[in-house]
Amino acid sequence: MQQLAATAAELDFHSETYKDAYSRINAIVIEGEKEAHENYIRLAELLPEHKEELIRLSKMENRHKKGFEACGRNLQVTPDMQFAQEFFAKLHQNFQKAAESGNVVTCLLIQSLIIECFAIAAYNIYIPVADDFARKITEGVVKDEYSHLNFGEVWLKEHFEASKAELEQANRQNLPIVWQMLNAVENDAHTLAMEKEALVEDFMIQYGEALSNIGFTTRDIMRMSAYGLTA
Ligand code: Y39
Ligand code: FE
Ligand code: FE
Ligand code: FE
Repeated sequence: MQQLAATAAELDFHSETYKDAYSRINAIVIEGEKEAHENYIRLAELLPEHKEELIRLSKMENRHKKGFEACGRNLQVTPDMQFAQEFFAKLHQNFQKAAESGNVVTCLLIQSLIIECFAIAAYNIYIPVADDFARKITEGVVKDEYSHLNFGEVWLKEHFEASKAELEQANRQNLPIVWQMLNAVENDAHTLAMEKEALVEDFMIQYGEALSNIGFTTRDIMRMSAYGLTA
Protein backbone atom coordinates (compact mmCIF):
# COMPACT_ATOMS: atom_id res chain seq x y z
CA MET A 1 0.00 0.00 0.00
CA GLN A 2 2.78 2.43 1.00
CA GLN A 3 4.74 1.62 -2.13
CA LEU A 4 1.71 2.01 -4.40
CA ALA A 5 0.88 5.42 -2.91
CA ALA A 6 4.45 6.62 -3.43
CA THR A 7 4.39 5.52 -7.06
CA ALA A 8 0.99 7.10 -7.67
CA ALA A 9 2.13 10.42 -6.18
CA GLU A 10 4.91 10.54 -8.76
CA LEU A 11 2.57 10.19 -11.75
CA ASP A 12 2.48 13.09 -14.20
CA PHE A 13 -0.75 12.55 -16.17
CA HIS A 14 0.35 15.12 -18.76
CA SER A 15 3.85 13.75 -19.44
CA GLU A 16 4.53 12.24 -22.87
CA THR A 17 5.49 8.95 -21.21
CA TYR A 18 2.17 8.69 -19.39
CA LYS A 19 0.11 9.75 -22.41
CA ASP A 20 1.91 7.30 -24.69
CA ALA A 21 1.11 4.37 -22.38
CA TYR A 22 -2.43 5.72 -21.90
CA SER A 23 -3.01 5.73 -25.67
CA ARG A 24 -2.82 1.92 -25.58
CA ILE A 25 -4.45 1.16 -22.20
CA ASN A 26 -7.32 3.59 -22.89
CA ALA A 27 -7.79 2.01 -26.35
CA ILE A 28 -7.90 -1.49 -24.83
CA VAL A 29 -10.61 -0.42 -22.43
CA ILE A 30 -12.64 1.34 -25.17
CA GLU A 31 -12.31 -1.67 -27.51
CA GLY A 32 -13.15 -4.05 -24.63
CA GLU A 33 -16.31 -2.11 -23.82
CA LYS A 34 -17.27 -2.00 -27.50
CA GLU A 35 -16.83 -5.77 -27.88
CA ALA A 36 -18.66 -6.37 -24.58
CA HIS A 37 -21.56 -4.30 -25.95
CA GLU A 38 -21.67 -6.52 -29.07
CA ASN A 39 -21.16 -9.72 -27.09
CA TYR A 40 -24.19 -9.06 -24.86
CA ILE A 41 -26.33 -8.37 -27.93
CA ARG A 42 -25.17 -11.74 -29.32
CA LEU A 43 -25.90 -13.41 -25.97
CA ALA A 44 -29.40 -11.91 -26.04
CA GLU A 45 -29.98 -13.75 -29.35
CA LEU A 46 -28.62 -16.99 -27.90
CA LEU A 47 -30.64 -16.72 -24.65
CA PRO A 48 -33.99 -15.23 -25.75
CA GLU A 49 -35.51 -15.90 -22.30
CA HIS A 50 -32.99 -13.37 -20.88
CA LYS A 51 -33.17 -10.99 -23.81
CA GLU A 52 -34.33 -7.93 -21.90
CA GLU A 53 -31.69 -8.22 -19.20
CA LEU A 54 -28.89 -8.91 -21.69
CA ILE A 55 -29.85 -5.93 -23.83
CA ARG A 56 -29.80 -3.85 -20.64
CA LEU A 57 -26.24 -5.09 -19.94
CA SER A 58 -25.19 -4.34 -23.54
CA LYS A 59 -26.39 -0.75 -23.14
CA MET A 60 -24.36 -0.41 -19.93
CA GLU A 61 -21.25 -1.49 -21.88
CA ASN A 62 -21.93 1.17 -24.49
CA ARG A 63 -22.14 3.81 -21.72
CA HIS A 64 -18.83 2.54 -20.31
CA LYS A 65 -17.25 2.96 -23.73
CA LYS A 66 -18.40 6.58 -23.91
CA GLY A 67 -17.09 7.23 -20.38
CA PHE A 68 -13.63 5.92 -21.21
CA GLU A 69 -13.55 7.84 -24.50
CA ALA A 70 -14.11 10.97 -22.39
CA CYS A 71 -11.17 9.93 -20.14
CA GLY A 72 -8.88 9.86 -23.18
CA ARG A 73 -10.13 13.22 -24.45
CA ASN A 74 -9.68 14.70 -20.97
CA LEU A 75 -5.94 13.87 -21.12
CA GLN A 76 -5.75 14.85 -24.81
CA VAL A 77 -4.78 11.30 -25.73
CA THR A 78 -5.69 9.61 -29.03
CA PRO A 79 -6.44 5.92 -28.34
CA ASP A 80 -4.50 3.41 -30.47
CA MET A 81 -7.51 1.37 -31.60
CA GLN A 82 -5.46 -0.80 -33.98
CA PHE A 83 -3.36 -2.01 -31.05
CA ALA A 84 -6.49 -2.66 -29.03
CA GLN A 85 -8.15 -4.76 -31.73
CA GLU A 86 -5.07 -6.95 -31.94
CA PHE A 87 -4.99 -7.16 -28.15
CA PHE A 88 -8.51 -8.67 -28.08
CA ALA A 89 -8.30 -10.63 -31.35
CA LYS A 90 -7.95 -14.14 -29.92
CA LEU A 91 -10.72 -13.87 -27.33
CA HIS A 92 -12.86 -12.09 -29.91
CA GLN A 93 -12.37 -14.92 -32.43
CA ASN A 94 -13.10 -17.59 -29.85
CA PHE A 95 -16.30 -15.80 -28.82
CA GLN A 96 -17.42 -15.50 -32.47
CA LYS A 97 -16.73 -19.16 -33.18
CA ALA A 98 -18.60 -20.26 -30.07
CA ALA A 99 -21.55 -18.02 -30.89
CA GLU A 100 -21.77 -19.39 -34.45
CA SER A 101 -21.80 -22.93 -33.05
CA GLY A 102 -24.43 -22.02 -30.45
CA ASN A 103 -21.99 -22.80 -27.61
CA VAL A 104 -23.57 -20.38 -25.17
CA VAL A 105 -21.63 -21.81 -22.20
CA THR A 106 -18.34 -20.92 -23.89
CA CYS A 107 -19.67 -17.45 -24.78
CA LEU A 108 -20.62 -16.88 -21.14
CA LEU A 109 -17.26 -18.12 -19.89
CA ILE A 110 -15.40 -15.78 -22.25
CA GLN A 111 -17.50 -12.62 -21.74
CA SER A 112 -19.22 -12.90 -18.37
CA LEU A 113 -16.47 -14.67 -16.45
CA ILE A 114 -13.05 -14.08 -18.05
CA ILE A 115 -13.52 -10.62 -19.57
CA GLU A 116 -15.61 -9.30 -16.66
CA CYS A 117 -13.05 -10.57 -14.11
CA PHE A 118 -10.28 -8.99 -16.18
CA ALA A 119 -12.22 -5.70 -16.22
CA ILE A 120 -12.92 -5.82 -12.47
CA ALA A 121 -9.25 -6.51 -11.69
CA ALA A 122 -8.01 -3.77 -14.03
CA TYR A 123 -10.51 -1.16 -12.81
CA ASN A 124 -9.91 -1.95 -9.11
CA ILE A 125 -6.17 -1.58 -9.59
CA TYR A 126 -6.60 1.58 -11.72
CA ILE A 127 -8.94 3.52 -9.42
CA PRO A 128 -6.35 4.46 -6.72
CA VAL A 129 -3.82 5.64 -9.35
CA ALA A 130 -6.19 7.31 -11.86
CA ASP A 131 -6.53 11.03 -12.54
CA ASP A 132 -9.55 12.58 -10.76
CA PHE A 133 -11.73 12.61 -13.88
CA ALA A 134 -11.03 8.98 -14.81
CA ARG A 135 -11.34 7.81 -11.20
CA LYS A 136 -14.95 9.02 -10.94
CA ILE A 137 -15.87 7.39 -14.26
CA THR A 138 -14.15 4.11 -13.39
CA GLU A 139 -15.75 3.90 -9.93
CA GLY A 140 -19.17 4.02 -11.57
CA VAL A 141 -18.21 1.46 -14.21
CA VAL A 142 -16.74 -1.17 -11.89
CA LYS A 143 -20.01 -1.47 -9.96
CA ASP A 144 -21.75 -2.40 -13.23
CA GLU A 145 -19.08 -5.00 -14.06
CA TYR A 146 -19.87 -6.91 -10.85
CA SER A 147 -23.49 -7.17 -12.02
CA HIS A 148 -22.36 -8.53 -15.41
CA LEU A 149 -20.19 -11.14 -13.70
CA ASN A 150 -23.19 -12.00 -11.53
CA PHE A 151 -25.37 -12.68 -14.57
CA GLY A 152 -22.89 -15.28 -15.83
CA GLU A 153 -22.47 -16.84 -12.40
CA VAL A 154 -26.20 -17.22 -11.81
CA TRP A 155 -26.92 -18.70 -15.25
CA LEU A 156 -23.99 -21.13 -15.11
CA LYS A 157 -24.83 -22.15 -11.53
CA GLU A 158 -28.38 -22.98 -12.61
CA HIS A 159 -27.06 -25.06 -15.52
CA PHE A 160 -23.93 -26.35 -13.79
CA GLU A 161 -24.13 -30.10 -14.39
CA ALA A 162 -24.94 -29.67 -18.09
CA SER A 163 -22.26 -26.97 -18.55
CA LYS A 164 -19.38 -28.41 -16.55
CA ALA A 165 -17.51 -30.20 -19.34
CA GLU A 166 -17.84 -27.27 -21.77
CA LEU A 167 -16.70 -24.84 -19.06
CA GLU A 168 -13.56 -26.91 -18.40
CA GLN A 169 -12.78 -27.06 -22.10
CA ALA A 170 -13.43 -23.33 -22.61
CA ASN A 171 -11.29 -22.49 -19.57
CA ARG A 172 -8.44 -24.58 -20.92
CA GLN A 173 -8.67 -22.82 -24.27
CA ASN A 174 -9.13 -19.23 -23.07
CA LEU A 175 -7.35 -18.77 -19.74
CA PRO A 176 -3.87 -18.93 -21.34
CA ILE A 177 -4.94 -16.05 -23.61
CA VAL A 178 -5.54 -13.88 -20.53
CA TRP A 179 -1.94 -14.35 -19.41
CA GLN A 180 -0.71 -13.45 -22.92
CA MET A 181 -2.85 -10.31 -22.79
CA LEU A 182 -1.47 -9.36 -19.37
CA ASN A 183 2.08 -9.84 -20.64
CA ALA A 184 1.34 -7.64 -23.68
CA VAL A 185 0.19 -4.78 -21.46
CA GLU A 186 2.56 -5.19 -18.52
CA ASN A 187 4.94 -2.33 -19.38
CA ASP A 188 2.23 0.19 -20.22
CA ALA A 189 0.30 -0.77 -17.08
CA HIS A 190 3.47 -0.21 -15.04
CA THR A 191 3.80 3.30 -16.47
CA LEU A 192 0.29 3.98 -15.12
CA ALA A 193 1.40 2.59 -11.69
CA MET A 194 -0.62 -0.62 -12.20
CA GLU A 195 1.52 -3.59 -11.28
CA LYS A 196 1.12 -6.89 -13.11
CA GLU A 197 1.33 -8.88 -9.86
CA ALA A 198 -1.62 -6.92 -8.47
CA LEU A 199 -3.61 -7.45 -11.68
CA VAL A 200 -2.93 -11.20 -11.64
CA GLU A 201 -3.83 -11.47 -7.97
CA ASP A 202 -7.10 -9.56 -8.31
CA PHE A 203 -8.05 -11.47 -11.47
CA MET A 204 -7.43 -14.86 -9.83
CA ILE A 205 -9.44 -13.89 -6.74
CA GLN A 206 -12.44 -12.78 -8.85
CA TYR A 207 -12.24 -15.73 -11.24
CA GLY A 208 -11.74 -18.31 -8.50
CA GLU A 209 -14.69 -16.90 -6.54
CA ALA A 210 -16.83 -16.99 -9.68
CA LEU A 211 -15.97 -20.63 -10.35
CA SER A 212 -16.74 -21.45 -6.72
CA ASN A 213 -20.12 -19.67 -6.87
CA ILE A 214 -21.00 -21.64 -10.01
CA GLY A 215 -20.35 -24.94 -8.23
CA PHE A 216 -16.75 -25.99 -8.85
CA THR A 217 -14.84 -27.50 -5.92
CA THR A 218 -11.61 -26.01 -4.58
CA ARG A 219 -9.79 -28.90 -6.21
CA ASP A 220 -11.43 -28.13 -9.61
CA ILE A 221 -10.57 -24.44 -9.23
CA MET A 222 -6.90 -25.15 -8.48
CA ARG A 223 -6.67 -27.40 -11.52
CA MET A 224 -8.50 -24.97 -13.81
CA SER A 225 -6.48 -21.95 -12.60
CA ALA A 226 -3.20 -23.63 -13.48
CA TYR A 227 -3.87 -23.45 -17.24
CA GLY A 228 -1.59 -21.16 -19.09
CA LEU A 229 0.16 -19.68 -16.06
CA THR A 230 3.42 -19.95 -17.98
CA ALA A 231 2.03 -18.38 -21.19
O1 Y39 B 1 -17.25 -6.16 -19.48
C1 Y39 B 1 -16.52 -5.23 -19.73
O2 Y39 B 1 -16.91 -4.09 -19.66
C2 Y39 B 1 -15.16 -5.54 -20.19
C3 Y39 B 1 -14.93 -5.13 -21.51
C4 Y39 B 1 -14.13 -4.53 -20.45
C5 Y39 B 1 -12.77 -5.04 -20.56
C6 Y39 B 1 -11.78 -4.11 -20.11
C7 Y39 B 1 -10.46 -4.80 -20.18
C8 Y39 B 1 -9.52 -4.02 -19.42
C9 Y39 B 1 -8.15 -4.55 -19.55
C10 Y39 B 1 -7.21 -3.46 -19.24
C11 Y39 B 1 -5.86 -3.97 -18.95
C12 Y39 B 1 -5.13 -2.90 -18.24
C13 Y39 B 1 -3.94 -3.38 -17.57
FE1 FE C 1 -18.09 -2.56 -19.14
FE1 FE D 1 -19.06 -5.72 -18.38
FE1 FE E 1 7.14 -0.92 -10.11
